[in-house]
Amino acid sequence: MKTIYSPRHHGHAGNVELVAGAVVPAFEMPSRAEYIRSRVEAVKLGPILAPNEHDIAIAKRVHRADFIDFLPTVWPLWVESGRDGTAMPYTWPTRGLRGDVRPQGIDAQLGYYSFDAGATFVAGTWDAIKSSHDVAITAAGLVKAGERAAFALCRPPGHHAGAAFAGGYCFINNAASAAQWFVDQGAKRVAILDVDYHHGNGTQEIFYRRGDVLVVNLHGDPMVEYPFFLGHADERGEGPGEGFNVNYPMPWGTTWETWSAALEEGCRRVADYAPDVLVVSLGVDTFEKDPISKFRLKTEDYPKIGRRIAQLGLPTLIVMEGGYAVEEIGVNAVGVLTGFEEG
Ligand code: OKP
Ligand code: ZN
Repeated sequence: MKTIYSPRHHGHAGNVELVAGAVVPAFEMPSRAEYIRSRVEAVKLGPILAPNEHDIAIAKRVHRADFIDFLPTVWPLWVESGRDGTAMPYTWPTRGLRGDVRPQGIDAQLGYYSFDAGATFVAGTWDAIKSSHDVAITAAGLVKAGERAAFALCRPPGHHAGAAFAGGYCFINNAASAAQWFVDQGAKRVAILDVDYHHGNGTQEIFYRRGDVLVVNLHGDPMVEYPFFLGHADERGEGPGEGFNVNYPMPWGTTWETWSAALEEGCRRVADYAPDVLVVSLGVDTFEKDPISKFRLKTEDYPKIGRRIAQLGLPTLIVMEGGYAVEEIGVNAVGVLTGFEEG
């Protein structure tokens, strides 16, 4: 399997986030992608290739154009207003406030275009966002050209980003944009299987009213887990999308036994849908030692995930999302990929 990777992710570095009322270094850090890259090399998974540049207009097929146009302006506006450090929002248009008017100034607009304080900007963030999207679309091109599978080593991740908002370390929804790219290239049906620990709220929102993209999510129950405000089992899609969104929320402490049963059901839903292509949002924050998550999958479980997904027999684009046990992220993520190649 080929891996698409760009060193431009390195510019998105040194960010901070809020945890339990304190400012700490962001868990989503550059070493994540580097541990994965070195593991891809160590197991000789296949060539590691640079992405091609792709027009950002591709992302505007799933995101609102004004949101995408805002992203490269954040850091320049932040600096222009006399700040340094990490750019992040602190106020949001929740219930009872006006979410339909875009106010002026960087603080107001950061809030207008996000749902939490977790998608933060430094000087190199826009370049990393753009490169991450290029990685996803380039890898999608390999699958379209006939490869059985390709690995998009995206950083930053994307599945929390909605049509017009960033959040949860995510800015552009790489998996959603790639899925739409397949549709635009002629795919009649695309399935997205999101196995990250956190619900892919952005992906769900983007395709909620569509029947041509099936979205299946396995994740921590939003009653107790981030992103809290989406991801329940009764969210099944709307209008033409009715029945084409499937959520498997699971409790804290979930182990392979329960998780793999949900994977089995999710894979059957994908198989019944008979898509032309599968996009996997791959997070390995389901790992027992993940510092921000509460499932208990073990390193030995990850190849089994890959094998089960491979059994679907579909052209498959695997897009990197989360995973914060940095030292083990390479072994776990690449475990899925080697398992896929055996499957
Ligand atoms: C991104 B992905 C407070 C905790 C917020 C946000 C988690 C985002 C996960 N700082 N955590 O789904 O792995
Ligand atoms: Zn996650």
